[in-house]
Amino acid sequence: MNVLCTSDWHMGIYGDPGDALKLNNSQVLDLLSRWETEYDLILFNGDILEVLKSARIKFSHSEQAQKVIDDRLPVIEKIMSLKNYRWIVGNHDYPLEELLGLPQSLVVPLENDYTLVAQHGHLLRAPIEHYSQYAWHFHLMYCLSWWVDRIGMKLSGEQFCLDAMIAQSLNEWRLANPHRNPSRTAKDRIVRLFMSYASLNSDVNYASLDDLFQKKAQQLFSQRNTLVTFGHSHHRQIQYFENNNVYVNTGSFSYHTGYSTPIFSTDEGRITVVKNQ
Ligand SMILES: [Mn+2]
Repeated sequence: MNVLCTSDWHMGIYGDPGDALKLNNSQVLDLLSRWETEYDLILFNGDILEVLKSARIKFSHSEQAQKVIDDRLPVIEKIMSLKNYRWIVGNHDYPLEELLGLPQSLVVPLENDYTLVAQHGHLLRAPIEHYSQYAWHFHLMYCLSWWVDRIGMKLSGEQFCLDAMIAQSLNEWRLANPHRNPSRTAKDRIVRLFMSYASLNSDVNYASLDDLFQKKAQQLFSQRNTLVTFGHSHHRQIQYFENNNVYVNTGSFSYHTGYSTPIFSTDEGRITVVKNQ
């Protein structure tokens, strides 16, 4: 049995700066049709839709969610018609919990005695209030990044995506500083400033998210044969533990990573990463 795990599409209205996916509806439909024939289970682990970004500082997230749903309706209907899928809500699409009745976490029995344990990951980091009661500075940040994306798309093309660029530099920074030593370069200072900002109101510093998720995954392992998966960090991690326990963070699903997705095989107890473009 092969399980495809994906998260963090941040799919907004196609062509809008709030859309990080950069695929139109027919491209996504083609992808989903192919996945349906190739994989036995498809897990959509949160932040599939993006409803926090808007040109306006003050707006209603449910209204924005409805606009995105209207634009992406063929994709949403296709997902909900797949023969074997599970869909979890994240923090950038949380109105879907009510609008589409999506759960916050799942435990799914798989073949070969494996169990899939999945949640988006934001609630491991901060309580729900952090995500449902938005402070003005978060509104401002999402509005600002919408405008940066708008300008970026005009100057350097439709694929421009500030979030993807930030995720990429964070990943490079993590690789270069595995122990997070204080460093003196300007880039490190900017990254550290961003991390501190992203950690506002939260229980956990953004810089230590990978470690936190790995520890939480280990707590969720039952006796053996457990696949634990989170998203949210936009940083792919694949780790094997004893007793056939596996942790995978799905990472970004974006143009910049070739729309790659981790596939878990219950026959081999291993993950392979497949590029979709
Ligand atoms: Mn998230």
